[in-house]
Amino acid sequence: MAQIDLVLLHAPSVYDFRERSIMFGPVSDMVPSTPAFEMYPLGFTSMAEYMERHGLRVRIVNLAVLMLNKPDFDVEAAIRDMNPVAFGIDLHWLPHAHGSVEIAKIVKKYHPDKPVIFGGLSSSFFHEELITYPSVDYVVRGDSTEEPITRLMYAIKGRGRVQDVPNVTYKTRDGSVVVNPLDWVPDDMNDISLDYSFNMKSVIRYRDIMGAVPFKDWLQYPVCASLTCRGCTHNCATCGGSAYSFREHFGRKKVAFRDPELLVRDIEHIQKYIPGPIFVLNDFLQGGRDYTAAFIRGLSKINLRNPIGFEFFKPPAEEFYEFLNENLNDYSVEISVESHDDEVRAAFGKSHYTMEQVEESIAAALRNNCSRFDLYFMTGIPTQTAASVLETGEYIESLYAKVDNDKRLLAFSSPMAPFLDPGSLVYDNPEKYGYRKLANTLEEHRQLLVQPSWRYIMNYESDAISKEEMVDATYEVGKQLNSLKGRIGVIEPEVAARTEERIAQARVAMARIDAVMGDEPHVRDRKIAALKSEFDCLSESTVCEKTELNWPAYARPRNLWYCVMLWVKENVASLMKVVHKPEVSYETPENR
Ligand code: B12
Ligand code: SF4
Repeated sequence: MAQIDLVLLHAPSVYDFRERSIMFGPVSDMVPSTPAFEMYPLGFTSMAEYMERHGLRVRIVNLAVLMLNKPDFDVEAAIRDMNPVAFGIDLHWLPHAHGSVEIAKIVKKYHPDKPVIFGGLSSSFFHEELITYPSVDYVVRGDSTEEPITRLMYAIKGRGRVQDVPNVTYKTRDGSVVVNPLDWVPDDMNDISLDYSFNMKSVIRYRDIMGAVPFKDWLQYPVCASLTCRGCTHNCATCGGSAYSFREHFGRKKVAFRDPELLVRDIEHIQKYIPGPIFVLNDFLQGGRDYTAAFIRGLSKINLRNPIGFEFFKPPAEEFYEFLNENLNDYSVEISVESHDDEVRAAFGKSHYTMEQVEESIAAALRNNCSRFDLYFMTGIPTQTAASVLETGEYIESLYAKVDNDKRLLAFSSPMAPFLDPGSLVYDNPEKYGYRKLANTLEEHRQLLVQPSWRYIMNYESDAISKEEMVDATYEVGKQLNSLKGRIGVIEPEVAARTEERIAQARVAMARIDAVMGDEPHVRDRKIAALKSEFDCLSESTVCEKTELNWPAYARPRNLWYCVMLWVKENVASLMKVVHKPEVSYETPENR
């Protein structure tokens, strides 16, 4: 088998989560991952595809999924047996602060001379601290690293100089830190591709399904994402991916779009291999009328059969849903409104629409054959009190009544946890938003992640709601919503009963932890360790059943046929040792 240049490793949030007793709580209830946050960044796929197109061999290994799926999976042995030129580790989401650095230590233990490269938004934010860890050699900063990491890999292989590679922070031989300028910030997203056949080829090449899947239950629910743009035009106060955060911390002054024709091509490609729903991330309406028309008409032309879902940053009007209905077979919509209260929403940075407009939009979507309308609320946002959270529960009941309890409407509520996003408006100006930050450095966040419960893990506290109140209000509104959905038939009564039971047990478990926090450390640790299996059961699908998030998926014989073709092609290529030719030369005048 050809020499692998880069192995991209995805760590669990907390490295030794299988041994530690932690009540992670409902922190991952709204995403497909478990609290190990085992989903790797989409950027792994775009970087790997780009590097392979430019002559490098890359493998993705999702250590978090392997650890979840095989209780006896030996991480150290697996890393010891790898032999690439370099290792890449994502610290994109801050909740991976513990796991990613621990994995880097293991890599260095077995491969002291191999370079370890970090990247992702949190790595970019904390790059100066991250590079001081002995197990980290390079940090590639920014939101678009496909080209910089390719150049860095060539430099590591002796073709080019690290000081010429944009966006890189690194240590020299004498240990001093060099910060190259962050000037690779492309204006569009047309040079990259979210090509899922890369992941499938990887499965075929390395005979390793579990190491390549994006999250634990992906084979049962093969949801795929497609990406319209990088950056955002909005400024939600707690979001580390806002216009402000991108400008201040990641060098991006304007949103980079992917041409609608390319986006349609990405989706056509997914439909060829994968039967699951396709989720179009980042609101494409930000691209304007022409962009929207070209994209939706393009989807109509490819006769899209996978269910497709769109995320919108403000509620679209009726004529837009009519347009979707004319062109698509099966579409769904998702909007995060955060609170029912327009004043709270304004404090959060969502004053550009009212709840009245949201209600009109929901009714219009349902009239125009929208398959599902997901509405997200959040606890812990600026100025939101415990009473306001509970009012949200009552409001949602009245909202369902307004649409005659239409089962296509699905409302969810979850906490802003575990962390306030680094580089968000609130993170950078906590007092202005009525917050107190409980951690500043990366190391402090690593320590928080191993606290006994999500209440103690959280990196902030709001003046408007204490941590205790927030925990309680989060479970209470979850309970209200669950019982409402059970009553009106949005979910089966047995599902509602199970969730209610889990919420009740979770509250008891949280109270037990609080009760022992004042004990001597060794007594406290012993009591908490005894509760591990209970915590593990109560930290997944807490405030709702995870399957409630799922849209339907139907396998088609055509998908199987294309997968078989890919399998044959990849095996023949491997037998003939096909080597990709780089499209560009990464040599610089100095080393030519
Ligand atoms: C899409 C998205 C998601 C998708 C994830 C899809 C996926 N697998 O990546 C979903 C909805 C599942 C999601 C979940 C979460 N998300 Co999110 N998400 C986004 C969003 C809207 C867009 C991200 C994007 O455009 N990616 C584009 C792809 C192609 O690039 P990329 O994955 O970022 O990778 C590039 C770079 O980051 C970098 N890079 C990444 N990893 C590595 C590794 C190496 C070695 C290198 C060199 C480079 C590198 O290079 C890549 C290629 O250019 C952003 C907000 C925004 N406006 O940006 C929030 C955002 C990234 N998410 C955020 C958060 C907090 C989360 C959650 C933790 C929330 C939660 N508690 O559940 C979870 C974590 C899920 C998990 N890991 O299991 C925060 C992150 C803040 C922070 N710094 O910690 C953001 C900024 C804003 C927000 N609050 O939503 N998210
Ligand atoms: S939460 Fe707000 S700022 Fe962040 S990506 Fe979504 S719309 Fe943009």
